[in-house]
Amino acid sequence: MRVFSGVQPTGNIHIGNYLGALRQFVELQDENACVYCIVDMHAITVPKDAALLRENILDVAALYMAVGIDPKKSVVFVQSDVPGHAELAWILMCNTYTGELARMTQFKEKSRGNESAPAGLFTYPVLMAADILLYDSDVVPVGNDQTQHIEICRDIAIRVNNRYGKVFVVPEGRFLKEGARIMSLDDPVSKMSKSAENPLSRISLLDDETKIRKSVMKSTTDSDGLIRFDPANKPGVSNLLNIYSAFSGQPVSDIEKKYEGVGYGTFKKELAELTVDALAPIRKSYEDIRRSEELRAALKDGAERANAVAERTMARVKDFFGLGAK
Ligand code: ATP
Ligand code: LTN
Repeated sequence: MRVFSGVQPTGNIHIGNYLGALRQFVELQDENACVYCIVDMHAITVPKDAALLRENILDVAALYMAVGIDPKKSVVFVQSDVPGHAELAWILMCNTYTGELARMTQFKEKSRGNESAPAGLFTYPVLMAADILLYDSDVVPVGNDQTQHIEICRDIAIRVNNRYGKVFVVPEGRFLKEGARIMSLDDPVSKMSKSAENPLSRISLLDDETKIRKSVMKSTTDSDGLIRFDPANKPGVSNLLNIYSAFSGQPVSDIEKKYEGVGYGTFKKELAELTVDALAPIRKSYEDIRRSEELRAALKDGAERANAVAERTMARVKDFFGLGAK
């Protein structure tokens, strides 16, 4: 299978991103042809400081590798290094309805009817569809929050195929199990997010031990004192159980049993230590890779390999559409 996914270089890669996305990326790379992209052009739908964006791109690339993505097995590259993404996005935009883009919940949430919302925020899903279709991807591993984006990508691919012939492979999303979504630590009814204002709402992969402990200890729970998985009534505790389960590999029911009659304080303390231990090797490896010369070399090599595929796809697409003089 051809696998494609992307992560924005917005810094603060957190355990939600890791458990929801990066860990799957690593698992998939042994059996499949994987392409992993750092989507810097998506990042500028919101204005960014240039120097910081560059740093964030390299940070994310180093993190990819630190969690176990092997740039020799997988193609790892930066979106803007492959011009085909923007080129294909335009062609797809001509086959996308403004109505369907206006219905995207992410756009509605981020623009809130604001007349000066950037057009790039509106066409964000089309660039994402281009990312996926450019590599004839079969499977796209993402968190459940991306369902609508995968759906519109499929709709656009099917529409183009109906109009022009067998232009695109229609991809499938590979979603997380429900419940595997990691929620914010201070507000457990919304998802853990890179962009949330409160840094204690998330555990970033590069947080030091003090910060990890503080985030866990200060996390919002409830007052009934029972360590029980019940996302509707006990979202905070259920979220912590999920994180515990993900890092320990133990089923939630075993953890509930283990902590029966034990207070939140002890449970949180042990979860904090578990998280510290899980993230320590990632941080160590990140620091080595981030400083190394090989990082840029790996991205350059990734861009060349990605470009080779992208150019082939673009030639095919242009033929179907009758674009260019040839
Ligand atoms: P933001 O919330 O600031 O928009 P983000 O934290 O969702 O950003 P993305 O770059 O949009 O980060 O997501 C990268 C990948 O991580 C995606 O596949 C996304 O679905 C997944 N992901 C993001 N947040 C979570 C979460 N809380 N739990 C599980 N997976 C998540
Ligand atoms: N929108 C995605 C990031 C993203 C992506 C992609 C994911 C951009 N292009 C292509 C999978 C495939 C997000 O915010 N997580």
